[in-house]
Amino acid sequence: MADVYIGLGSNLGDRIAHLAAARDALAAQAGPLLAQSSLYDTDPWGPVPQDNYLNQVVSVASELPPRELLARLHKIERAEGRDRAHEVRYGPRSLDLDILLYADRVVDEDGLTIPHPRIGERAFVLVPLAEIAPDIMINGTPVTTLVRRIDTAGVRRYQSG
Ligand code: A4P
Ligand code: MG
Repeated sequence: MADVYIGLGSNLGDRIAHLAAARDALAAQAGPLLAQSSLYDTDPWGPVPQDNYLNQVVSVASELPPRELLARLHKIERAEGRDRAHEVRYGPRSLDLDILLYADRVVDEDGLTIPHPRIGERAFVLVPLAEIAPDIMINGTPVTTLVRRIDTAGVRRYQSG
């Protein structure tokens, strides 16, 4: 059993519904949810102009090995309408699920890197992760230190209604 942190993101279609469906599917297919952050409305990061994202981080207690977990995440993304064959790298997507941390495991394989290689430069991951796991370390650095180093102005707690 491993504590796994998963980043959720959506900026196409009904963002709230995609994230809700993803949480339900994760609980059913990856392992029980241990914690979930607030939802955050975030300015788009990266080279592609696109709409704001809703982002969230959850932790699950999973029995699945990392590769098997990644395959389940891709299946859940597809169920929410994601079509990797017709999309732009870093571009809009109905659902993105990234394995951020898998207990204290380090994985560096073709197609799977854990901790996720771009955590440290992404406020939309660091802020929700620090909300649910303020003591966690990423490659030896506390998440709170990483949050202090970056600009978090584009990450706002989402107020529904
Ligand atoms: N892969 C390798 N390691 C992992 C891992 N730890 N977890 C591989 C998940 N996947 C991993 O995935 C491409 C491949 O990465 C997968 O097939 C898997 O084998 P992807 O989700 O299509 O990744 P990507 O888009 O090419 O890269 P990356 O770094 O995941 O980018 P993003 O973040 O997914 O880009 N702005 C805001 N505010 N919020 C966002 O959520 N997301 C993106 C999309 C751009 N801008 C954003 C956001
Ligand atoms: Mg991704």
